[in-house]
Amino acid sequence: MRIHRSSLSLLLLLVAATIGGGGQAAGQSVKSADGMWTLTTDTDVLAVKKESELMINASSAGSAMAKCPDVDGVTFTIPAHGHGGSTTPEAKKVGTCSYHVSGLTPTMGGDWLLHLQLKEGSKTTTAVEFNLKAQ
Ligand SMILES: [Cu+2]
Repeated sequence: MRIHRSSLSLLLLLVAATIGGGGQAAGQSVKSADGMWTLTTDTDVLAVKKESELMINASSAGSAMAKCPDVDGVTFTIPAHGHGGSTTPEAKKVGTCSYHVSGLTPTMGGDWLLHLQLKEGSKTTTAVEFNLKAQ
C-alpha cells in the first residue's frame, strides 16, 4: 500500500511539472507564400526588451527530395506601429532544412511579424511570415 501511494504522488508531481512548464514552448507552423514549404518555429512568444533567437525547421509539402531554400532576407516589425526592434535581425540556414534567427528584440508588447524571404541560388522564390507575441 505504501509503495502504491508514493508512486501515485510521483505521478501527480510529474503531471504538475508538465502542466507548469508547458506555457513557453509553443511553436508555430505556417506555409510559405507559394505553398511549397511548411515552416515550424520552436516558440511564438518573445520577451519584451530581451534579445531572443529562435529555430525554424522546414519540410517540403511536395517531394521529400526537394532541397530547402536559403534565406534571402529577414525583417522583424510590429505592423500596428510600423517599427522594428532594437537589434538587427539575422537569419541563416543551418544544416539542410533548419534556420537560426537571432537579433529579435521587441521594444514593446504586442503582435510582431517575422518575415523571411527565401531563395534558391540567386533567385528569390518565396516568403514566409510568422506572428510572434511579445509580452
Ligand atoms: Cu511601437
